[in-house]
Amino acid sequence: MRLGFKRWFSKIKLNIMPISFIAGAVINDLILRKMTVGNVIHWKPILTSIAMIILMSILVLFLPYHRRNRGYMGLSIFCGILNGLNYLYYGHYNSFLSFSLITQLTHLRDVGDSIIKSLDLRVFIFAIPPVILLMIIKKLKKIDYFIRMDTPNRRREFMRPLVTAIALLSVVSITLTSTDKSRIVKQWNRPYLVEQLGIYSYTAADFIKNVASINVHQVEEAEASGMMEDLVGGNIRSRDENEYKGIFQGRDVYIIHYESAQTFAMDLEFADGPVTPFLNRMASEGLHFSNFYPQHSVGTSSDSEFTFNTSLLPINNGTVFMTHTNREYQTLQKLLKGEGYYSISMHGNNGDFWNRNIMHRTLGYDRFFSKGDYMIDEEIGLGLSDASFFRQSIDKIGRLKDERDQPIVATLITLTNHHPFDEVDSYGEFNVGYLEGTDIGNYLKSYHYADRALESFIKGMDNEGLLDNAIVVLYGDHHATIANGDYEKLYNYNEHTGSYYSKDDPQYADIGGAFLKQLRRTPFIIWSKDQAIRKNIDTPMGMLDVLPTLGNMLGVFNPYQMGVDMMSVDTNRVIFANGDWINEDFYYLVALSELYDIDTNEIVEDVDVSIINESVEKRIELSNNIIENDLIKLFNSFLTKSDGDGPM
Ligand code: GP9
Ligand code: MN
Repeated sequence: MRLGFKRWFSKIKLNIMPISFIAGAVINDLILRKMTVGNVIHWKPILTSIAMIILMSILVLFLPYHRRNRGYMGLSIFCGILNGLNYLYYGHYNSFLSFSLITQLTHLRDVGDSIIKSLDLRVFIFAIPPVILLMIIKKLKKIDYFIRMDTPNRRREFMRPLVTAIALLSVVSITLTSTDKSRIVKQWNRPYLVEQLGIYSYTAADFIKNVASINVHQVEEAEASGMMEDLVGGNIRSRDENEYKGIFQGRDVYIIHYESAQTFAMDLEFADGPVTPFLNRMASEGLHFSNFYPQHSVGTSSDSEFTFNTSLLPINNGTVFMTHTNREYQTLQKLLKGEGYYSISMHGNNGDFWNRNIMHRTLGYDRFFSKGDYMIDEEIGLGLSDASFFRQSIDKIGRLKDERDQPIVATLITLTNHHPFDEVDSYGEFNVGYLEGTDIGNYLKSYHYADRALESFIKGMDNEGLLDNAIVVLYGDHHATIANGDYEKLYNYNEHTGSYYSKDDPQYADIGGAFLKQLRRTPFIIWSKDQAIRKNIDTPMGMLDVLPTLGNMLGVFNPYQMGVDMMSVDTNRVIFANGDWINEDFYYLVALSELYDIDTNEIVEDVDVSIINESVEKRIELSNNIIENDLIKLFNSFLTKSDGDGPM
């Protein structure tokens, strides 16, 4: 027994470097999971991480003995950076990095500035293992450890770690459920994979999928046509003749893609008045969906544009605007063009941002006015200020209306109200009381600025007579990445006592689960000057439902839509690209497999939602399939063929 311990101890002594490297990298994975998905002491991710790091450490054995310290150092730094970047990325996007994002590097450079300005200093925690490793090397050098060590047996030094790693991975793989396996292959639920398998296995699987291009499952023609027949058939059958059909047919349509606008702020009022007085007025004069959720994935703005226009979910493993521009989509723009409309998009930023130059053509816009078409006479945040953008856009729209004898559909994408909301001096006076100087206070100031810019647009358009036969459709594109601590300041801070409410205080709001999801709602409003529909609808609605709802009012129908016409339903379930969903009663958070009661925000254990989860997965897969395998094009070609084959 004693002898065994001695031998074991001498083995450790022989392998101080690989053991220290492995321990540091595994601890980094633990910390990352703790600070993101929240699970730490879970044997599965710990074992897989150890196995992956052992496999990685084998690389060092290919180096000559005297270079190996550098090898371990290099790998340790690599692991620190990998964890750190994933931590920052998660803080921004609630997901983990993927090699599929490489195509978006140019975009990351632009938002990088915003990430750096709001740099979370806790990221430096991931630098601790490499620093400790460096100290260990120095210490060992001092005691001549590396000189005293024998040159190891070549065969054994490769075999031992390899066998250990394979054994560990085998243990884990035996316990994988079929859901786990399918999620590893599909990889659209990245937080779930990191939670279950740790960051290293996730990164390896993601690398194999995206770089070694083991590609998405290709559907057979017969399977594809069956899926599309079901979708189209279902849509045609459930198409309801409601009283709103064609109500806005032939009117000009001005769509405002309203950057980072969240619904919660519409209820806030400070000494200077409400944060969004004009938006509130539009909501009360028009059709307001107060329970509206954007359904974007990591492609934020661009995903919302995509879903708005197509009624498909964005892909969850990359960004449609970057990688799936050459597919055929049915879109609001194309449908309206079929009705004689001229279709334009307008944005004060660089046209390459989110690859809009290309993708707006795919979506069917006739013309895209971007940065080069505007005088950059006032800049705030990411670029041209909303006030100037709107002012110049009114001129452009006015000119187009004079030139063309046809209805117009225009999408105006705003820019100023974008993270990090730190150009406070440019937003104008708006006192946010005790929130002065906080990030959320700055967001509210910026939002108030955007509200005044919106007012100037609507009034300017009206002065030009451009709203007399028009509707304005406004959607908040996504939430503003406000940190939970800032919501705490808003909801749980008592300015009179100068302290936070405790958990058992009746005023206390738990910032998490369903409440956090609801805080991230954004406005969706259909407004017209004649106030043709004044109504508030609080049934849960998602971006997917916009085209079916708005399309019906404009007299167009997309047979490939995945949403529902909100004017024909009393209940609804909104699904998200990562597998989360929300309805009137519950919110399901797929990364942690938690079901929340909407009213109490408490986790519910005794309700079985597996059937709903299966159906949600199927919907997501169908949407992904349509995009990845270009099924609309395929289905259209079947239709053309069968038309040709049919009896004349
Ligand atoms: C930039 C803008 C911002 O042109 O649309 O994109 P986002 O960072 O919000 O996805
Ligand atoms: Mn945006």
